[in-house]
Amino acid sequence: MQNYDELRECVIAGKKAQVAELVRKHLDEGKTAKDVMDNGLIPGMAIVGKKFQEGEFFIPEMLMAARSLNAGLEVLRPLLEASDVKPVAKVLMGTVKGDIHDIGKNLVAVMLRGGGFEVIDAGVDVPPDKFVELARENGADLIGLSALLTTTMPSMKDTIDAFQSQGYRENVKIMIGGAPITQEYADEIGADGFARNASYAVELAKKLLGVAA
Ligand code: B12
Repeated sequence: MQNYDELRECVIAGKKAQVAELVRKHLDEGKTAKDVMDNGLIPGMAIVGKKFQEGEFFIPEMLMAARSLNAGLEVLRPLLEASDVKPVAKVLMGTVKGDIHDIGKNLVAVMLRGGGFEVIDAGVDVPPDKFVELARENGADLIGLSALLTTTMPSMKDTIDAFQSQGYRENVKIMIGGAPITQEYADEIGADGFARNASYAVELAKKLLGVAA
């Protein structure tokens, strides 16, 4: 049985075209989109993070790897989003102010769409007031905040505080996530929930909104 070694190596080496090609090959061989994502693309990116930490990789290598992962994700996106369920609720997703990491946020958005949610993508480096404005404008039921830097975690609290001070906190549930985030931090800043990956994010969204799993 074919494993994902080559795909992981291509993510690490930032080989965009090969990543897309290998993802297609695995799908043709009968692998599921979720399996390719969970066991091929994401572990490849985790190794990139480790190499960066150890000083073996620098920003350009990280960027190339991120682009190659996105190329793979583009192939998987229609499959992960395929769902015959009518939108159950609206989720506004964004990466908080000061932070431009969007791979995790995009994965969560893809999985939520696959779970039947309508997702409005606020993008990256989103200021607290912008989240409130977009939530009002779009009538979002749930807000998903993503942060990958310890230095931008406080932006999550600022965002929750902005919903509170602008009198809109009661209208929405707020979930948070990202590599440095914990359940303790979610409790500390008054978020309604935390999930450590995209699959759990869908479960959490359903739980918070009382939607049947
Ligand atoms: C790729 C990457 C980049 C790319 C980002 C490209 C992009 N378009 O996103 C680039 C090169 C631009 C980059 C820049 C920087 N980066 Co960077 N980056 C990474 C790297 C290697 C991977 C992140 C990633 O995409 N992981 C894969 C995804 C799938 O995982 P994830 O984001 O955690 O998401 C999952 C869960 O957390 C969860 N989730 C995520 N969001 C949400 C939201 C909700 C609501 C829920 C429920 C769940 C959820 O579900 C997701 C899917 O399962 C990490 C190392 C690592 N291993 O984490 C460093 C890392 C995050 N970066 C780091 C740093 C320091 C930086 C820079 C400051 C570097 C610099 N000196 O300039 C800049 C900051 C720029 C900025 N202002 O944001 C550090 C952060 C250290 C810290 N603790 O604060 C890390 C940890 C690397 C390291 N080991 O030192 N980076």
